[in-house]
Amino acid sequence: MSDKEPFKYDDADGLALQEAKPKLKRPPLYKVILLNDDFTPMDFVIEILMYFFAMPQDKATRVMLQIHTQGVGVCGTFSKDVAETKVYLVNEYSREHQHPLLCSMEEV
Ligand code: TYC
Repeated sequence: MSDKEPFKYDDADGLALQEAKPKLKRPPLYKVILLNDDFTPMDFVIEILMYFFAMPQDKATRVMLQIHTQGVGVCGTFSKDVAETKVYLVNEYSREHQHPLLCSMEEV
């Protein structure tokens, strides 16, 4: 029997025992995205990208303009828990400031 063979025979009763195969998968990652709209001020979106996603101002400006012209843009990639928290906090912050900005997430 080779080392890779998944079955071993138990000497005592001849039963075939299957070894547990370790199933280790990396946890999935999620993209946090912002959607364009016609009403949220550009400066507010830049502020969000700097404050919640730690982007320097020049990068935040580029990402905001990309969302503005293409409809959607990625703010970052995170574990599920972190992505969910960021989506919640950004949407709360936007509502508090009466802006319709929408933040969402999707599996990478
Ligand atoms: N389109 C908005 C405007 O012209 C700006 C904007 C950019 C809004 C990105 C949302 O995710 C967004 N004021």
